Amino acid sequence: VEKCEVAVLGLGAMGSAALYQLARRGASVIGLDRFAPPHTFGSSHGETRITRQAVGEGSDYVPFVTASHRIWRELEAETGEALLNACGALVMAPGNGVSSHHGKPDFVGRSIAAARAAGIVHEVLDGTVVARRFPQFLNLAGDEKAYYEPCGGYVFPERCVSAQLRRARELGAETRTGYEVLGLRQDAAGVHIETTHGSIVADRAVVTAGAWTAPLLGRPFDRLLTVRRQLLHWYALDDTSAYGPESPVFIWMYGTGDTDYLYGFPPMPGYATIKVATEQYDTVTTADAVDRTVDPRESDRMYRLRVKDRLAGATPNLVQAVACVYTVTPDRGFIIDRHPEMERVLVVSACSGHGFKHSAGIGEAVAEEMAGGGSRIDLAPFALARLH
Ligand code: PYC
Repeated sequence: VEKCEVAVLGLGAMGSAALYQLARRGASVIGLDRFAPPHTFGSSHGETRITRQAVGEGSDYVPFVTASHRIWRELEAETGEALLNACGALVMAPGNGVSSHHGKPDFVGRSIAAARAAGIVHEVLDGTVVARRFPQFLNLAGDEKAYYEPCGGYVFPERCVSAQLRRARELGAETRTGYEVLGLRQDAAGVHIETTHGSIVADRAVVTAGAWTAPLLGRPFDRLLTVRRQLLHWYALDDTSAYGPESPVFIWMYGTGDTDYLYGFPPMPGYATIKVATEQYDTVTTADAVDRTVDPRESDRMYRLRVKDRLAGATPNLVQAVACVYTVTPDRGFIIDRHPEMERVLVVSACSGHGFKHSAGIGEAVAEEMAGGGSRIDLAPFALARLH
């Protein structure tokens, strides 16, 4: 039986960040994953992820993303790797305010309010100005309302996961890949973790298992969490001239429904390809049953219904398509809380499709919480009890 102070179960966005921050603080820590992260089976892949500091999902999240940007810049300095590209972020909706995103009405207004409250540099633009400054967005009505954050942009998720795991190992953390966790229980000796490769006893454990959280922990998570298959598409551009050096990532709500929108990323320097996606909440799957292949007809439909006539130069020629999963709570928020029956177990999962930007900061909060002093960032808004 192996022993450690803290075991981290799942080494994606949240787990790799937690492992790194625990190792930085000198904890004896073992991280486990059923695959070999960074991998493409969960929610921490796809080349790029949006980051924006004025979080329309709620001001409670702002301290996490602020910390994440600081940590990614520190990691870049330590590793020499580019992790965060602050190319700017644009969030745009119809001018009448009747739209919603991630379950929140008037997401643009909420983003502006969050920016004002936290002193985040931003601009409020209308569709006419957006069309002039960012000619890649076609057929705007002119009365759109947009939030523009020059220091938003995107992160490279696989690189962030790798860099944190590498630094964690350099700082003394152990990682066990190809280990499936079969179960865990707590008694006076600690948390007993049964894996396909033997047992580990940890003083405390962090469950960062994403879509595998409910199968691992059962009640109440199996009642609360739903897993949703999502698709990412990369289309060829036949003309990149509209995508200047200031091209932002974007969340473009063009209709009133929560999924009447597309989000995307500027072409990578030197590539004539654009990555775009939307979201779906109509069908439910599981981490093990999800179809990770993408039928070309799904990408054709995405192009016809959402991309065509909206993005300059975008052609239906598909370069790549990838599936990932969201693990979603009923209110589309996060869960960061002690397990209701195992107080030595911190559950940090279900980030409902907007977690990556917060992950490095959450890792820091987890390490502080595990050290016993409590996190500097208030975790109360992410408590399980709100969902009962
Ligand atoms: O967190 O910005 C975000 C995002 C957009 C689409 C999915 N997540």
